[in-house]
Amino acid sequence: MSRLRLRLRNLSASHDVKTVIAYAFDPRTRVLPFLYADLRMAPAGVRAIGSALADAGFHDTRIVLQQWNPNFRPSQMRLGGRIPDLFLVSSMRLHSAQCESLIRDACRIAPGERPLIIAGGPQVIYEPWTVFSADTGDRWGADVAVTGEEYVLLELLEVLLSVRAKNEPMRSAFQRARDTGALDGVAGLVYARKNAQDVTEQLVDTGIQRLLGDLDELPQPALGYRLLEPPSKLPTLAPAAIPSGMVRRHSPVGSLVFTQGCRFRCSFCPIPAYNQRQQRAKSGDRIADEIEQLFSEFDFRYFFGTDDNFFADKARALDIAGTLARKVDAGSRPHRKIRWATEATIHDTLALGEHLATVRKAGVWALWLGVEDMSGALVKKGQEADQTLEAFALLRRNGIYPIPMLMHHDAQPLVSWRGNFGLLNQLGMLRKAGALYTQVLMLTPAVGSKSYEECYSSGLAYESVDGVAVEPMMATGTYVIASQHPRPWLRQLNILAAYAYFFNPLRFFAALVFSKSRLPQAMAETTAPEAARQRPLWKRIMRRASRILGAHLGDAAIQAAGMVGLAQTTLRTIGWIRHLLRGNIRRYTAAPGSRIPMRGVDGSPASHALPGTPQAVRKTDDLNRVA
Ligand code: B12
Repeated sequence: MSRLRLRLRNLSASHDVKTVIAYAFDPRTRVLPFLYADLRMAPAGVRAIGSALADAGFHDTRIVLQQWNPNFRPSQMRLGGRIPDLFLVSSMRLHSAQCESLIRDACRIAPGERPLIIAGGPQVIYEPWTVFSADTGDRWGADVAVTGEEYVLLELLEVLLSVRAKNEPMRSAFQRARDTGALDGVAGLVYARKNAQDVTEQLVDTGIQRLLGDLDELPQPALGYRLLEPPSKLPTLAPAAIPSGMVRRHSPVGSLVFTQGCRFRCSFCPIPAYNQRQQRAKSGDRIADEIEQLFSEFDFRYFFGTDDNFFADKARALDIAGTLARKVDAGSRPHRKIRWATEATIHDTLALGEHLATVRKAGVWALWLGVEDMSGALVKKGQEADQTLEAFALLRRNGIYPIPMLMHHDAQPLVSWRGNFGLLNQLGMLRKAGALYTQVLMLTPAVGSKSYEECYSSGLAYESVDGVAVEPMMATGTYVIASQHPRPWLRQLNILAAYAYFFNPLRFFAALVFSKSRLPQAMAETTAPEAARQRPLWKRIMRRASRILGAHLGDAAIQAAGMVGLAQTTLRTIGWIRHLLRGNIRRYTAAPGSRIPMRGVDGSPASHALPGTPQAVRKTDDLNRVA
């Protein structure tokens, strides 16, 4: 990766390439429990791609977040007075309607001026065919889908710049590289082969991406945070990106990659397969350095680690926590001031029990915990009731807020009269144990997971209900879109009931008196002792009082926010309850794959194709070309 970055920097010096990266966001997905984080945290994926481009010498790059720029139209974008050379789109599957409309709009630009359209991100990594039109009468589509990370994109750009003539449009360089087979050695691409009438006949898949093993080789995140488009209602781009001093105002939380991968193999989760069963991490020194840069330049105080399970590799987690904690002891201002949250499993939290004080000192303030179902009926990964409660107590004792993530499924009742099987029983226990916030999601098929295809072939997944098609934007985990339950509307009500049980006026008032957010460390001073002593006494008293008050009121504030979120979620999902009540459920019989035939570069089955995808045949002109 380091060598590739260097080679590209040399190459890009003689090319003037302007790039726009758009993050697709469908506002209909705004439901609990992701309200706030969905708008107020600039996503790490596009920021990382922006960092990689800037690092490679493509400084004229802008990152447009559709959640901040809902009317942005690629057909009207101009950078430095002209249409950019590259238009990149990043999307999660649930934002695919917006992803499609961004690509369609970019395709409205006259072919001679059209930028090269590259799609990537979680939607494309698993289902690359979704960014190509399967309808011969309706032509739109990306030029190429990247089914991987920064490394794949940079490899692609290296090939393109190597064949590009001076000032040649990037799209024409791409077409030549594609037609001469120059892209076939870049693992992690899917591109279209078209006929003379410009209709896509087949998709060529160059294989599974090569994963970057050492995350320290990634470019610095600060580069990407300098490229964010200021929020606006306009379809066009602003003359300049958000100034560094204003970034935190729009994105109070900075998302950072610390580690990737998980050692558990839950059948409903795509993480192990995505990471090719590897666990990857940055070193403690590298993370300390990133935090220092982001604090100094953007004044970020809160971070979210995009980890799948931060504690999965004990040695690496301790390297990171230990390094950051030592910085705190040494009086480093950035490291004393910052707070961060991330995800972990109960089992690994308990395994790290004796080190949680160091983890807290490193700045960890809250942990999202994969509790799923404490009865163990859904999955067993050491998260049964006793272990969960023990982990909660340990975390709170060490000043870390535990936040449970639960999964509701067909076999789970809302309430059980005995034991801890019921959803509300579990929520009650978790709240008592000190949960300030919670996440309750309905079990939904996750593409890339072991159980994905079976969810469709077994008829669990709905295609339509009451004549209304199940759209990708409903895959938030808040809609019942896969169930064998005879009364699925009850499942949908259960989700709302769970949130109403957790966030309600009674708890709000109780939280004002018996606050669960009042942990000793929540009130601790973040300024180094010597600097704090220099302050006048009245300032020290005021500061202490505001810290105590803030820590005390946190619980009630979260209750209030939860109630507002619940109202919004109810309004969004109530129509779906009506459809579920009416019934007439049509179920899938197979997972929806590509309708366009796919193949590998040598004519073998495409690596990303789902079973049932038509197999494309490698044509003689392709064979001649390679010869
Ligand atoms: C943090 C996170 C969130 C945050 C996002 C906040 C934010 N604004 O950033 C919150 C908590 C809000 C969230 C919510 C949800 N999330 Co989420 N989330 C994650 C998580 C843990 C990390 C994402 C991240 O930042 N990763 C780090 C970056 C660097 O990686 P990345 O985004 O994948 O980007 C890399 C590549 O994809 C690629 N890439 C990305 N974009 C592009 C573009 C181009 C052009 C190219 C070439 C490459 C490229 O390069 C990037 C750099 O390596 C991932 C799991 C994971 N470990 O990735 C799930 C994940 C993204 N979430 C997922 C889902 C499903 C959801 C929810 C629907 C909840 C649910 N049911 O699980 C909601 C949706 C909310 C909404 N309305 O958008 C899925 C998406 C699946 C899919 N196929 O689309 C993931 C992948 C988890 C999973 N494996 O199932 N999530």
